[in-house]
Formats: sequence, C-alpha cells, structure tokens
Amino acid sequence: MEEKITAAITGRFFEKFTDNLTLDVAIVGAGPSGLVAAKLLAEAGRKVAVFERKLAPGGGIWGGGMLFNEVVVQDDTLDILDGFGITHRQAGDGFHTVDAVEMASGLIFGARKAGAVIFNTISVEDIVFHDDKVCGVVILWTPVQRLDMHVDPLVVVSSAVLDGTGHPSEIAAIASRKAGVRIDTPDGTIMGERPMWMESGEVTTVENTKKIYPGLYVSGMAANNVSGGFRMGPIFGGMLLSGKKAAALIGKDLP
Ligand code: 48H
Repeated sequence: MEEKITAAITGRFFEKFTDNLTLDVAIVGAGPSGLVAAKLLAEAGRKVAVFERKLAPGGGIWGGGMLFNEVVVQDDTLDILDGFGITHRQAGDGFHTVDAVEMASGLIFGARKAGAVIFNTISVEDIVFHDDKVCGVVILWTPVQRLDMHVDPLVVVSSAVLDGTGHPSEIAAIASRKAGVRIDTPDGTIMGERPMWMESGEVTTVENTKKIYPGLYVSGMAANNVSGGFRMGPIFGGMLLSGKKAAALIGKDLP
C-alpha cells in the first residue's frame, strides 16, 4: 500500500507541474488581488498558475485587522464576492464585513475551481527576460530558499507575469534592479509605498494596477508600492477590484 500512496501523490504532482511549464499567465502571490485575477483569467479560458511562497495561500486576509479576523469591503465589490459565493454583512455607510477565514478560503477555492493551479510553498526568485520582455518566472522551494541552500532553481515560461506579491512588489523590484529596465512610473523606478490614508489608497490601488513593462503587470499592494500609493489597512475592496482590473488588462493583451 505504501508505495501506491507515494506513487499516486508524486505521479499526480508531476503531471500537474509538467502541464504548467508553459502558461498564459504566471501569478506571483496568492493574496486577494492575485486570487481574483487567477479566477477571472481561468474562467476566460486562460492557462493560469499561481506561485505562493507560503504553505497557506490567502496572503494578508487571514488575520483581518490586528488579528481580529473580519475584513471590510465596499458596495462596489460585492459582485466579485458573490462570484465566489462569499458571504458579506452590511456595516453601514456602503461598507460590509466579511469573515476573514471565509474570504481567504473562498478566494482560494474559487480560483482553483475555475481552473487556476496553485503551487504553494514555491517562491519566485527571479524573472525570465528575453528581448526586452518579461516572459516567465524562476522558481524554488521556499524551504530551500530559507535554508539558504546552494540549489539552482527551475523555470516556468508565460506570456504574462502578474506581480501580486503585496507590499514589497518583489517581481517589479527584480525587473527594475536586475534587468535594469525603466518601468512605467513617473520616475521609472519603484517609488515605494506611502503611509496610511485609506480613502486614497483604495483608489490608487486600482489606478496603479497596470502593465509596468512588456509582459509584467502589478496588482494589489505591489501596484501601490511600485507607483507610490498610500496604504489602507484592513479594507480589501481595492484589492478585489485590482485583481479584476489586472485580469481584464492581461486578457486584452494576450493573443
Ligand atoms: C511567491 C510570494 C513572493 C514570491 C510574496 O500581500 P498579499 O495579501 O497581496 P495583495 O496585494 O493581493 O493584498 C494585500 C493585502 O493583503 C494587504 O496586505 C493590505 C490590504 N494591506 C494594507 C496595509 O495597510 O497594510 O499577498 C501576497 C502574497 C503572500 O501570500 C506572499 O507570501 C506571496 O504573495 N509572495 N509568493 N514568490 N517572491 N513574494
């Protein structure tokens, strides 16, 4: 029996992995913006994989605000939550609360059921860069990275890469630093996230969601870090709308 269980797991994993070596869209980070983009792109028939550093996808949703596991969204994002079957409760003034555990698990389940494959415990440590275009991601097991083992990574190619890595905008930072490219920001570099201003941050998260270089898109807090937007704390409507916008932009650009 033992060898059958092992063969079933490894056989299926490598089938899944091999099937996802060439993608339409590689999404880095399974936070709210990345998961919404993953679901919508997969529903549109695109081949999508999400690479998530941590064991549990869901990014910054699980802990709500200061570990009180509820988050807030606005009226204009309820259709996105409804598309995932996630429950929301009115909180007045156009705001709604969502149980953070239901939201995280609902977004993960919805993205997966739509056909996006989620590879957890895999970190993206570099980009593939051919002829002035971002065309894939360089991946390594997170524990290998954390133990600082001298192990070479593997590579997945894709027509588009979405940086959904949250506050540090790791993929945009790699493009800027290692490829030496001028990205689409006012000064051509990563401008850095600004302090708390909820109202502004919610708007700019969506405005800053864009293609910053051929083949490279940014969403969520990564978009704000790249373009110098304010942070907004535990209100998540902007993240959902950013994922939706990223999916639309990428979908329009893909052949
Ligand atoms: C693989 C990686 C890598 C890497 C990081 O931070 P997230 O939840 O992402 P967003 O931008 O969709 O949502 C932001 C939101 O959660 C938040 O932090 C808010 C609203 N903050 C406001 C405030 O004021 O603080 O998730 C990003 C995910 C995480 O799960 C990371 O583990 C993962 O990306 N990740 N995965 N390779 N190189 N870098």
